[in-house]
Amino acid sequence: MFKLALAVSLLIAAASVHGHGYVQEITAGSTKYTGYLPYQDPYYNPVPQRIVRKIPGNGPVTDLSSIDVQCNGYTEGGVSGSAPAAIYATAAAGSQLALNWTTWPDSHMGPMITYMARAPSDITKWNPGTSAVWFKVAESGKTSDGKWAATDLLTASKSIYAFTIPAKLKAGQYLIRHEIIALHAAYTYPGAQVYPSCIQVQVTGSGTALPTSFVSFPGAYTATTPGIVYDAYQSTGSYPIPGPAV
Ligand SMILES: *[C@@H]1O[C@H](CO)[C@@H](O)[C@H](O)[C@H]1NC(C)=O
Ligand SMILES: [Cu+2]
Repeated sequence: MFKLALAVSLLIAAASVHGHGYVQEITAGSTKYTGYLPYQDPYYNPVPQRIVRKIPGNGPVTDLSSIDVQCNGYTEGGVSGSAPAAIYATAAAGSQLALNWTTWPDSHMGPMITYMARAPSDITKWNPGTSAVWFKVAESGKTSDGKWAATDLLTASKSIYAFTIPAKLKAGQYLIRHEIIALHAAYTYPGAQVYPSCIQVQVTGSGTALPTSFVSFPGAYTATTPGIVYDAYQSTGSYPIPGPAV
């Protein structure tokens, strides 16, 4: 009897401390920027200025048709999905950005994907809405020996995910949309858990390149996009990373 009660209470405890995560710090060159901290920032007065758009917490978005899948959803002043942040980072084209995730749960295997969108005007006021403005700049799924970007590789790199801003990218202001898609419940739809966030950056350099094809969020992922429905426990083969080519 006691053993059963103990087992049940442990199960309840395990379910209620179910951890997820978000990007808590961004390093560009030698500058460290604190990310938007959903459990601290709202309680400060004044609220700290961040380069990351507000997120409601450490939980996922599972409705791929929702605007929340863009920047993790935060409605403010009638702006839904991606209320602009006050400031932006500065980074050179061709340089690396290092994104520091909170400790990622071992159970949440999946890919890590990064998009960018060029702001047509002041990034601290711009909201992409449902426009097709996003292009993929980096992706990491499952290695041939079965290691997932999140969890295996992220944990091995002390929760730091790095990607390179395309070297020839035209200078200007961009929104970076970075995400983990956790697949532990993705054997059906809805099931895949998207953990996106959006980082504002000024890209410097003398490049002139811009991509020619773009996707929207919501829009880029649907229930039938390869890699959205995926049985991570049964599938031993390769994993098709959702979305367009890099
Ligand atoms: C990631 O950020 C946390 C919180 O600021 C910090 O304690 C930790 O040292 C950082 N990790 C690395 C590898 O820099
Ligand atoms: Cu979770």
